Amino acid sequence: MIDVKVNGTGPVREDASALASDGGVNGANGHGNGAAVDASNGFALSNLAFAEELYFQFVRDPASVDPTWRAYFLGLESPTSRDKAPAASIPPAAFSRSIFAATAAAPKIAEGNPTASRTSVRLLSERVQRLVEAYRELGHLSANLDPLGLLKRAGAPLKLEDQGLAEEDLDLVFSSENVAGPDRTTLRDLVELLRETYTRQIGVELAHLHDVELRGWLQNRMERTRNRLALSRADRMRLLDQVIGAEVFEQFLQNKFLGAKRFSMEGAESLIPLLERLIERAARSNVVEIVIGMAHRGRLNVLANVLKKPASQIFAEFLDKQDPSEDPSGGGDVKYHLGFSIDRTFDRTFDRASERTSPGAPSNDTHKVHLSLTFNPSHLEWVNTVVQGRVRAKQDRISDGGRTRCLPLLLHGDAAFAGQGIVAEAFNMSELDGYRVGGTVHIVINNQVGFTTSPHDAKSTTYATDVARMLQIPIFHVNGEDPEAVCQVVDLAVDFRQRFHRDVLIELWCYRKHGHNEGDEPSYTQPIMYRTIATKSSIRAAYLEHSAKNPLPEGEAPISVEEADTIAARKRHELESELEVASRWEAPQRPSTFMGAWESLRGGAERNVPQVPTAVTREAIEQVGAALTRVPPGFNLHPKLKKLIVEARAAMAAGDKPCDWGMGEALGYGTLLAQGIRVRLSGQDSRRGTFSHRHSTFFDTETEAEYVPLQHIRDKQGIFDVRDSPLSEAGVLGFEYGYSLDMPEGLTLWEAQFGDFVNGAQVIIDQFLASSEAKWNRVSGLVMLLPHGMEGQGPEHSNARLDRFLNLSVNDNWQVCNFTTPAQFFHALRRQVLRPYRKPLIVMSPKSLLRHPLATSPLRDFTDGAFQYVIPDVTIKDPKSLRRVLLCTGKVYYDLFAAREERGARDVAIIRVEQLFPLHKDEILKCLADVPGGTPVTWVQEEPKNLGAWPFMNRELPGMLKGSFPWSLVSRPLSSSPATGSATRHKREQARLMDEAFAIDTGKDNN
Ligand SMILES: Cc1ncc(C[n+]2csc(CCOP(=O)(O)OP(=O)(O)O)c2C)c(N)n1
Repeated sequence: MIDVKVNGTGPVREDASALASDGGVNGANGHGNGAAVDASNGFALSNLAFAEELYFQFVRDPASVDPTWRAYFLGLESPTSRDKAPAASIPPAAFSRSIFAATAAAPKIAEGNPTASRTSVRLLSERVQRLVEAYRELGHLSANLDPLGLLKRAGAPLKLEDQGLAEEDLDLVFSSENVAGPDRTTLRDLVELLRETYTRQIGVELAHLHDVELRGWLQNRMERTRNRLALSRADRMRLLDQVIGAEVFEQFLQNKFLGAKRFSMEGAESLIPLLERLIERAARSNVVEIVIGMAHRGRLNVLANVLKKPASQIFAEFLDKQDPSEDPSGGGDVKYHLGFSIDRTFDRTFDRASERTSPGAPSNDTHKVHLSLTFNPSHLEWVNTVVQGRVRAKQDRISDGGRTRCLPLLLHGDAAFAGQGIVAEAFNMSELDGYRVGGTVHIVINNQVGFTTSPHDAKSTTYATDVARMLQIPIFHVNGEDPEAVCQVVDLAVDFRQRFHRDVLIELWCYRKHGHNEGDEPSYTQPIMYRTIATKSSIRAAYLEHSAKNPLPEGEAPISVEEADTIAARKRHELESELEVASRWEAPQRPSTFMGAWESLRGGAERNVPQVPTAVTREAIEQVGAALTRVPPGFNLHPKLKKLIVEARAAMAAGDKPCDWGMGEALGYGTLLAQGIRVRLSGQDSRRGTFSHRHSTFFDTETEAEYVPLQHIRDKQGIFDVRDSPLSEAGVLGFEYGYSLDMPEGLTLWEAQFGDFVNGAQVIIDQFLASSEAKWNRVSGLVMLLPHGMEGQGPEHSNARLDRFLNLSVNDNWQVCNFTTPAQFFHALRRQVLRPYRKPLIVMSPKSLLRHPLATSPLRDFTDGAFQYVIPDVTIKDPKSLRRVLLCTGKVYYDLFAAREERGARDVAIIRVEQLFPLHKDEILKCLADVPGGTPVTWVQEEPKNLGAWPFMNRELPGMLKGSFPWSLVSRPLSSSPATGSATRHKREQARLMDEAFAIDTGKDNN
């Protein structure tokens, strides 16, 4: 049986494969090369019309067609058909289901002018095909999406005449086999099906999808149901209950806390049933954890009605009573940025959500899902990749290889989604192996205004969501005034994500009932819109109306206004009781954030944390060394790497050669991995290393097969996950930060290509890394490797903005280090995981020191040593004779060391501050213990005076020196640009620094 699709993207029938071959119409005119006709193969889709034309020719005059065709057509005909007049003969079965065989029109062909009618039948059929395609691809432009009815757009070309059809064609019957539903239908019914599916309250964008399977799956799902759910009365009651819950919550806050900012979700109440259905459906399809990221709008409502945060706790935050025992220096965050988590359980038997109040193992008929709303800053959209990183860590932790059990759910505002570039970064990351999370579900709450800015000033695109078209994912637009349509797209979205493991997006069209916040007057800037909103009835009322107009299948009574009022009264009563509870509390309750995987860990002050041994045995070094220098049999290693990496590392592991930086780092990771600890490192070109020093991955020179030596240390070792990232700082740093939040037992690192580019991720640094403990009592053990150092490479390859990190350094919020030896780096990496302490570690990492002959460490520094906050100058035998003490950090130490050698300046000590923050002043004082008072102490840095560590050191050290040591600076002069672009000038500046550092004290005060 030959079967035809209405267009090329519909579901493919099993027997349709025969059509794929070019069977039988190779000749230019059908009379051509008979040998080209292979009738047994059937016809290619594109040739069917041609074959049909030929058939009609055969019916008129069998001798007029090529013998091969003749034989074929004769074979297709039934034994009786030849007895009839040719023009009246029934088309062969081969064509009976063809889009070109409009059966209702066939008799007309027989009766009238056959040639003309045949042409018009074919044309008509093609036009129907175009109409179907227009609905599928452009129908969304005509969908009724805007609850305010203000949206003006041209719509899609869906009128019959747009496609060359007319009213009189409506009763012709066409094959509709590849539109879900009956195989044949009148044009009238077909149009109705398409209209209902694609242009009611749901608009779906799929024209950008190249993937035929994906399109077919979607079309089938939507057309089969006409994009509607058949809901029972109980389902509708539940939806109404959720809408009313959302509405009453906002009104209650408005009445009780007049004028307080809450970022009301009125106008978008359908978000609550949307989320409820989404979570339940996800739970039923195997999802056990959902991490949510959302902005301010409706957040309190979501916390109360979806995350089930007790309303009393939210009210207590409004009452803002302070706990007198808490640190008065600030901290905490506004209530609409706070996180929360809870377990929700959905009961399968009764098909409804029920919160289990009694603990205990869930029975088989329940689905439990853990929900976690991620804390976030005001910076819209920046939480996105943090959420995704968290989910990736959760998936890794439970070995969710299919990535179907943990789901990221991101809620966005329309203006923020269209405007913030980090949205595109996250989409770009979504399909990459190193960052994939099995698909994020995005909900864009389109209230058609951003603060006071209207959409025409906020985006250049048709929809606020258009950036998502870069992915092969469907984009659903739905009118938020129709909660049932909302539920339909939720089902599609969740099922799509679980089946195709990709992102999916729902845009919820709604409105913002009030101003941006409760103090704003929206009619200053959107007077027409707000006049419309003022006369608009609530979502609750709209749904009641819908319910009345759309009778229930079993003829049950529609839901009445009284029933709705009863629900509302009950909800108000519940909130009153919660408010009473809150008013009795002294202060809001602060949930502990050190639970689960975090139980044994802590943040707080560094001095309260015990040091742990970080040295390793010689055997441990040998074990890692063996892995680092082994390649699988038959692996074609690059000859240069054999010498520069493998042989060199073998000599280092054997103690025949001091370890260089790459080896120190590899030993740090390797020894942790051997202890079963997971290590994840990502960054631009991180596998090789920007400076070709890491070579964590070898590539076979013949096959490009990959081999990662650190993945082969021993059985049951920790997982080593090293990734080359996309060219993004913000998105990737956010992701790794998120990963570190949910993998506290592992070592997670992000590396910048050059430290200078880190400012592209400044929001993640300021709003998350630096302040998350103060704001949300959440800490992270993320390591940032930021290549830093003045080496004549110009303004953008010299400076990781150490000054900014130090400026933000307070209350032991993180650690900022600038190491001078590989062993120091090694101990710091190990300490980062082995201490029960989690704080971000910011490393000013080296470039030229990677190959500096002095920046090496002997094996004993790994087997006997420990991390040193400050490295004293052990070359000074007689501190009393010192003329000057130089304090410095990082690479400049080696410049000073060489300059001292050159000058033979034995009366100058050089002390290295390896950890700048938290600053261990006691360790510095120890180094000065035997130095006579009055000896000048000079901070030397390569950076301009306004950059580098000086501003911080000049804040911290003078008090400690208590005037006993004159305090001064040697640096480059003040500059708005971090470094010169001229290598010659760089050298000159560097030489001057050395001269000044060793010059006889002029008494000049540099401060
Ligand atoms: C990155 C960033 N820029 C500016 C703001 C200030 N701001 C807060 S809400 C808002 C409007 C957001 O509009 P939209 O994304 O449509 O969400 P809505 O408030 O309408 O729900 C703006 C500009 C911000 N929070 N973050």
